[in-house]
Amino acid sequence: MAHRWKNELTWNDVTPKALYLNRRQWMMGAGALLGAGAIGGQARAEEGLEPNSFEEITSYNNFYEFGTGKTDPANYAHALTTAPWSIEIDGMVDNPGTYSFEDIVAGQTIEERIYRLRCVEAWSMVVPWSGFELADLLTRVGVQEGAQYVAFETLVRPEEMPGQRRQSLEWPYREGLRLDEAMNPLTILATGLYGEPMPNQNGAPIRLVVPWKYGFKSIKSIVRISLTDVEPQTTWNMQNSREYGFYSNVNPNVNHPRWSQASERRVGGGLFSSRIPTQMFNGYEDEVAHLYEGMDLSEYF
Ligand SMILES: Nc1nc2c(c(=O)[nH]1)N[C@H]1C(S)=C(S)[C@@H](COP(=O)(O)O)O[C@H]1N2
Ligand SMILES: [Mo]
Repeated sequence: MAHRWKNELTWNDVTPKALYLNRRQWMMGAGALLGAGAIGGQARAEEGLEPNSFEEITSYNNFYEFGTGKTDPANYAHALTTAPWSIEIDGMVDNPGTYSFEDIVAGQTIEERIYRLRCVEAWSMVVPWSGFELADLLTRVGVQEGAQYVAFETLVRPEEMPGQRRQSLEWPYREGLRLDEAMNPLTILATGLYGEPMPNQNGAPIRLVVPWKYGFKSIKSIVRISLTDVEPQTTWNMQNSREYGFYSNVNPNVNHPRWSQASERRVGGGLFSSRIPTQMFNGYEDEVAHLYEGMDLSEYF
């Protein structure tokens, strides 16, 4: 019989084992370890990754299943039932099936990853996620020879998701990655943030985070993961293929047809904050540029 994860799992199962340290404390610790000489360089390297506050991360975002406004997720997502929860894993895998959330999380080492999130609408945040590498789950279920893509779907439940009572998008929300992108160690399934279980408005109980792509690739409240040999359909590409491509890598040199992608506004930056330059692959160029070698990124946007 399926059990409710709330009765079975503690917060420690879905959030990092170590107590969450805020970035300032973390930097002080790192500085002390590295010695005085390293502090300057270390602080500069980490400067862009001072996390946004819990309040900022949970009160301003997109989750169209709850409405198209930036505060709709925070206002309406509390009504979503996230336990019990299961994910169907199907297609080109050795062990297809319906896996409960607790099956998926069991055995994973949940760790913290502080990532930049860059929305296609040119705002950005830094979020301390907790989660595990998608590659670990895919390896567990066994990816079959010939699989080339991973497709994801979000829950459809209009009773609890008021935005789904309108066709603002075609439901379910869909996303996809090439298999090598999905297997990249930066790609995680996140189960929490700031050391707490995932807030509903951020995609409870489990969502994808792909930090070098525009925010919309990081699909929330996942109920299906399929391995396939054809490029999957994705919601925003279906909605407007001229504006949103399959890859959607953060790229300051390729503008959206209606606005520049060269800079971004940091959420919570304050009254006097100016826009900051957007970085190639959202700052993760060293880790992922090799995935796109030889591709014309203005064609494959
Ligand atoms: N299911 C679903 N996932 C989604 C969205 C959505 O509307 N539905 N919006 C995306 C967009 S456009 C962004 S920018 C991020 C924002 O949420 P976050 O700040 O929690 O990452 O979620 C992404 N994932
Ligand atoms: Mo977005």
